[in-house]
Amino acid sequence: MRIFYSENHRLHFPQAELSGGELVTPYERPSRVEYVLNRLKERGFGDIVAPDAVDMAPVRSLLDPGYLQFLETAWDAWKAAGNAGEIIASNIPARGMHLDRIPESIDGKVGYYCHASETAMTRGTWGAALSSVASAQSAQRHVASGATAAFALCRPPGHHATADQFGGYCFINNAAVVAQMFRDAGVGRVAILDIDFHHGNGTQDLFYERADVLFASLHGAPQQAYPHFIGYGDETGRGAGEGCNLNYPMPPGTGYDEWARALDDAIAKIGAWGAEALVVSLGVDAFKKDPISFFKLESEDFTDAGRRIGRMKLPTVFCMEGGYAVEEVGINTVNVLEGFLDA
Ligand code: Q9C
Ligand code: ZN
Repeated sequence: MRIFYSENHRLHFPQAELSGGELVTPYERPSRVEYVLNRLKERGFGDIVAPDAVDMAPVRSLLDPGYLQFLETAWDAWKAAGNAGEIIASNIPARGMHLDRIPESIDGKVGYYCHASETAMTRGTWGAALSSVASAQSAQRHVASGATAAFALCRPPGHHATADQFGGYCFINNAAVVAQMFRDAGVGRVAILDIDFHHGNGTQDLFYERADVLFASLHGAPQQAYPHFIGYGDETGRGAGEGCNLNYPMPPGTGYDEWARALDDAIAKIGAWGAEALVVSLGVDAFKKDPISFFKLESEDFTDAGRRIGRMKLPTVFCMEGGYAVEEVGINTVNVLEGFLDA
């Protein structure tokens, strides 16, 4: 399996994440990628290449132009306004406020285009986000030209980013761009399977009213887990997209038996729906030792999950999402890929 990876992910490394009222080193850090790369090499995945240049056309077709303009210019505007630190949202439009009037000041814009203030932006964030989506795009082209599968080692991750909001460590929704590119290449029905511990709110939102892209997500229930306000089981899609959104929220302590039942159900429904290509939002934060999550998967469970996904026999693009138990992020991620190849 070919791996696409760009060193430019290192451009994004904020000093701080607002967590529990403290500024801590972000959980989503560059070393995550190093652990995955090392494990890939250890396990004989030698076909690791840099992506081609980003193609902005599919990105622009899916995302809000004002949001992209914001991401590109935010750092300069933030500095021009005299701010000494990194970009952190401190005012996000809440109940009763205007959601449709875009402020002119950079402080206002940051809040407007953000949904969660744990995620900081720096000078290099835009460049890193572009390199991340470039890896996803190259993986998609590789599979669209006949490869069975490819792995985009994306960083920063993408599945929390909507058409016009960053947050949850995400800026551009890589998996969504891949799905859109499959559609643009003539694939009729594309499924996105999101096994990251967190609900893929951005991906859900981007395709919620569409019948051509099915989204299925296994995640910590919103009653207990970020993103807190979305990800319930009764969110099934709207309009033409009714029935094309499948959420599997699960409670604290969920182990592999229950999780795998949800996975099997999602896989069966994706098959019955007639998916012709698959995008996997591959987060490994369902792992028992993940510092910010509450499922109980063991490392070998990821191999089994990969095997179940592989049995779908669909052209598959894996996009890296979360996973913060850094020492095991490589093992768990590569276990999914090995299980998939073993199927
Ligand atoms: N005190 C992904 O896995 N909440 N994003 C962090 C830490 C945000 C996770 C709370 C979690 C975002 C791609
Ligand atoms: Zn996650």
